Amino acid sequence: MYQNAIVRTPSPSLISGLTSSAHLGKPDYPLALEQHHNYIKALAHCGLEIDILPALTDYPDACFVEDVALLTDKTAILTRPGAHSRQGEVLEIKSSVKAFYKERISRIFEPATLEAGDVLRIKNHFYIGLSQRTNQAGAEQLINLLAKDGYTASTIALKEYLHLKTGVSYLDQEYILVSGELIDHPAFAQFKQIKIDAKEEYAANCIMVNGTVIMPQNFPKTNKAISALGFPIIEVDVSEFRKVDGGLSCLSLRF
Ligand code: CIR
Repeated sequence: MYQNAIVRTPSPSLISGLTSSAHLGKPDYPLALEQHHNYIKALAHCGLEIDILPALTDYPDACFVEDVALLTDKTAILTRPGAHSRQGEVLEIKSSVKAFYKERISRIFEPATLEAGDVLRIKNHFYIGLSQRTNQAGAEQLINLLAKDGYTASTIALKEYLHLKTGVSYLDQEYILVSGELIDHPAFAQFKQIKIDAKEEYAANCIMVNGTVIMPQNFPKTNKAISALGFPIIEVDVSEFRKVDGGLSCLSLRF
């Protein structure tokens, strides 16, 4: 069970966030704030206490807190983002993480890069995407740190996705959501795959919070597939974050 979440209020500079999407337009900031508020409400509904950090004008992508730390039940690992403009976000989250983890904090060092959007936990195993943002050295440092706590980890080379979790989420009872290049990937052969329709690719990024699936709004086929498994669902609209490549999971750290 998760007890806590850390989120960061989006800044007006969100409109200058990194993006690969040419056709979705720029985020509407007031709408992004409203959507963020509803996202927090959904987490609270699932029983989490939320630590809401202030907006950071200097870091347009700072509301995507999931990328800058990996929090487990034993330890916290501060990452080293592959996106240069995001590296300063790590220092900004440190005190919040420290308040929970005290001295149980380690970090990823140069020349390694790692964004935790590339890290998917399934039980006591961590899958690490090798991407434009996470390099082999980052994966190796993380594997060593996790091993100290008794966790196992392995890598998956990505061809297209920004992060591993752009295209895969773990629900429960061995079910995973997979899309695009991760459909039928051998790394996930032992799981029951819910294959996301190509038109609903964005919905492959969901979070399971204490038995409830929080998923993006307006993806009816995916909603139906998850509902059919019997999992309760809360939909949240995160359209403004999608415009800057943000998945739903990356808006919070859950632990
Ligand atoms: C970035 O490109 O870094 C941000 N605009 C979006 C990061 C989204 N992170 C995630 O989905 N894990």
